[in-house]
Amino acid sequence: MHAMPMTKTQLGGSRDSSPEFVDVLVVGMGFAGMYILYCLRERGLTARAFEAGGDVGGTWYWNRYPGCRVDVDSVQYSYNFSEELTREWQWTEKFASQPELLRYAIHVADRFDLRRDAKFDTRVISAEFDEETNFWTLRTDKGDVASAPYCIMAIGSLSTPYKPPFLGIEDFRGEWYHTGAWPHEEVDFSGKRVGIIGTGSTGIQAIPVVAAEAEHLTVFQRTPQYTTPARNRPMAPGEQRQFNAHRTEWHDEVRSTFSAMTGFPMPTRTIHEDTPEERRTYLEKRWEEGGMPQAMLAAYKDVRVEVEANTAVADFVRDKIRDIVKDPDVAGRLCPPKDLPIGSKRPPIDTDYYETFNRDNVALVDIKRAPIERVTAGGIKTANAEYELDAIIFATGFDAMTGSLLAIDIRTSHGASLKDAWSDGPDTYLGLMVAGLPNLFMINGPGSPSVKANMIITIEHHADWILDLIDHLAAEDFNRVEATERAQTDWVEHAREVAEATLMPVADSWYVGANVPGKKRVYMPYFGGFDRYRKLCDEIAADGYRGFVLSRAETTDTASSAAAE
Ligand code: NA7
Repeated sequence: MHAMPMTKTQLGGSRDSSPEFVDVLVVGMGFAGMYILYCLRERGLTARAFEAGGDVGGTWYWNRYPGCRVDVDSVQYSYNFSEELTREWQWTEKFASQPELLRYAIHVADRFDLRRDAKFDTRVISAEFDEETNFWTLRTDKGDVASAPYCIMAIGSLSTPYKPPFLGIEDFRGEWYHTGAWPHEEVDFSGKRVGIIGTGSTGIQAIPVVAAEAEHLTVFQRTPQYTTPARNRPMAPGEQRQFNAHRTEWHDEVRSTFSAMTGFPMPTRTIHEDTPEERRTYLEKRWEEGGMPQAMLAAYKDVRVEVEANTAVADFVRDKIRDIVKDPDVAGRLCPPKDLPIGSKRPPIDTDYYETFNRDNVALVDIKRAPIERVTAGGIKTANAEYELDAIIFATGFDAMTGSLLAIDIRTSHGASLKDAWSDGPDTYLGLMVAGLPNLFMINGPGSPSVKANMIITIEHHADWILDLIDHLAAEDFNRVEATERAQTDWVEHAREVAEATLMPVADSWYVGANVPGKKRVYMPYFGGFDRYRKLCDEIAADGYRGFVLSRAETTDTASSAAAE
């Protein structure tokens, strides 16, 4: 705990030209921003958070599309910082739906009075670090100006929706929606002919639900995906209480796992140690159990790294598709190609996805073979047909991991900018900081396990690590921290080597930025495992924050006293 705030907060401020001064600026009020605000308050530090959405919740605020739900067990996708919160919140399903997740976020915000330090419906447009005063200043689209020595970007990995620029969308007579910016009002598809573009995790969640409501659903598929059954179910009586009784032990255990999740047996053998018959039996068991995406990929140690092992599991899923889908032609089109390793695109889990293609009111259109040419007044025109539609759903994903950071003009008074720093890919040190941008932190930034792990656990880890560093700076009478170029280069190289030793970078996925034309191809998450990453972060801190330069910028006092005036 700091004895006193590091600067004096000028209350009010903001929606005019006079800046508000706080200890820490926070961008985003999703699960990360909320946790950071809670921790800052516990430490006696002042904060100002800005959030583009109208309320807390982040991903769960924006993604209101039909069928949206988490694919980590709800009990594991819960905060760990408050025993009372853990005790009083009851999940109703193994994999909570979006409305329930948003209720949870709202409950947390209410319970800990977190909105007090946040402004909503307010988008940060620029962040500038003044090298003379050692202060970051945020400016928003509503005219707010807020300054602090430290700034934490908690803006989510998948928060800038990507909509392909199809010709003619302005001519379309019906309604169109992007899943990542879904309306707050209920959307009723009954009696409508709906088209959905995209069969990633989102499309796979939405398609069965929309198909059950719409008069007709046309699915425009570019790349077929491997998906496995979620086997979602209501929580059993007492199940959560039992889980929580061992939550402390679980929390230690989960932080020593690759994906920051427990609940499926970790692989102990390679696929080559089993006969084809044994493999089949074992994979069948895993398929029947279903559950988190990692469950199937972690069937054997070599699935993510070796072509033969990966192909065996991929073939198993292709066989399942042919078993489930009655029309062999449709089944064939739903089968991912042989050169697409299972798990190299983000692995989805589903409820009745393949089964949905047995419905009379669902059609599958292969837009790899006959691409979409344009949207017309009446629907979608591909290279070989025209489809009449009343509504179009874009389930076309996000400008992932970098899009939301680069949308903010982040720069220093000495001319460094994030845009320049990332012109050749999103280089970071540990996914936490970027060399040349002092005192600016990212939660789940590129180069950290982030999207390859349970995000609640990675959020808590990053926030705790950053706030410990800020504590350490204060204790040592420092006020400035910066990643060195050398440490950053070494980290980027290490992360690249780790990813390239696996089959993960093979696919054209959002992990490598391939979904956004012109984006530099880099495998963005760190795939060395959360357990290994966390240990490394601990070692680096224990070693005096190796790879970071900690210093005192003498000019800060001037800024502090200016702030206090
Ligand atoms: P994804 O996983 O990026 O999926 C987007 C889908 O949209 C995918 O099927 C794409 O096909 C398709 N797409 C994207 N652009 C186009 C164009 N121009 N034409 C046709 N089809 C296109 O996004 P999601 O929202 O499903 O999931 C994002 C993450 O959110 C998810 O992984 C979870 O972590 C949560 P493609 O495969 O590129 O051929």
